[in-house]
Amino acid sequence: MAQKLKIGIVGYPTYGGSGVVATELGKALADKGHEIHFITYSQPVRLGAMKKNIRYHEVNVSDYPLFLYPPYELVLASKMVDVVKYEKLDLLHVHYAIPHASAAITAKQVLADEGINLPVITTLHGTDITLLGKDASFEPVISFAINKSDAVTAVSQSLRLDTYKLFGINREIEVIPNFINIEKLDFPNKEETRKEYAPNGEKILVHISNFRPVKRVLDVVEIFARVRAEMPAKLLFVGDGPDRTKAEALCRELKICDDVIFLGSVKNPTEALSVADLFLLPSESESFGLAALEAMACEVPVISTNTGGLPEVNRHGVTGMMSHVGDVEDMAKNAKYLLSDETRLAKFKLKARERAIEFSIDKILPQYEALYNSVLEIV
Ligand code: GMT
Repeated sequence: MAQKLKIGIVGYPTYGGSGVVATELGKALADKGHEIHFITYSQPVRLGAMKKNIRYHEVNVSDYPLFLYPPYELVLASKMVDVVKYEKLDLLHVHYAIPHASAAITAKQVLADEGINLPVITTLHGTDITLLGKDASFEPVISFAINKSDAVTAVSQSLRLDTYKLFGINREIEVIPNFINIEKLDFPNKEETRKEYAPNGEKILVHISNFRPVKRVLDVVEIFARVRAEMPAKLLFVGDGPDRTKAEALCRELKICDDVIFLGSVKNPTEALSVADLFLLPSESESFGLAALEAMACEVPVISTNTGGLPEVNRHGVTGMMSHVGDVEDMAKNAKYLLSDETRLAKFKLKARERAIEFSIDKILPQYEALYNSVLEIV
């Protein structure tokens, strides 16, 4: 029988791909009988009900007048040391390099001094490498943390190559793609929800993101305006963030507000996806595009850019279509091409779902378990 492990998981508990992956991975490992300890500053959004073999350790940084910047990384490292020692963890799996990987390496060094070996597995997610990490103010520490981890994974081949390009890396990085829990996707009240958003049978386009500039939400509005000019359609925006105000202003300027619904942050985007005909993801950069995979799992074809890891997920002409970053004309043309022919759209929907199944959790989870076993030298 496979050995059950005690695993510490560290990630961002908020909305966002890396936090979703860390949380869903922990839940799936717990379902397989491993004991999971989440170490984060608040309870992960997707954690849901607590389970017998899931524990959550909160990292609290106390306020002190001397601190202009609260030292979260030090408190996190100390918490890691404490949890590893007293819960007798076998390993730590940290998601997102900044500051989780560097805090884990500090914890590893503290524990080594006490004769405790702490294997650290680091998973790179994207913005930690392609946006923040390459900043000179982070680079040396991130390179060090990656080189000192016992194993490193990247969520796509594209991110793996970017990491080698941008950092001084002298070790192997394994690609373990993101995954989806296909079984857990259910679509309650689909017809009712569809009627609520598109009462006259309009096509529904959806965008989900954190509205950071890298997501190019203004391009989403521009694409939608071109589609809507030619057919009845509604756009659902799910999420919130810095560029939401600009997106709202552009909708007003283009006089399309009646057909654009800003839903804000929702815990589970499946409901919006379950009624969607197309998913729009015109990102500037995207190491994987978990939101696109979630859409595909809900049978929604994806109109995206061809940047980063997106071509590893979205298949042009099969599960959706891809264009160069910023080419809103082409993305609008592609959207209209899919939406204007029911038979074609149905074929793309089917293929999107089939492709998503290739990333189902039961295919990806064993890859993480094998990595844990190899680091722990369990045969
Ligand atoms: O996209 C973001 O801004 C959030 C970011 C995160 O850390 O949560 O997402 C990154 O990690 C996801 C999970 O691995 C990937 O699916 C996203 O493509 C990646 N985002 C970028 O590379 C911009």
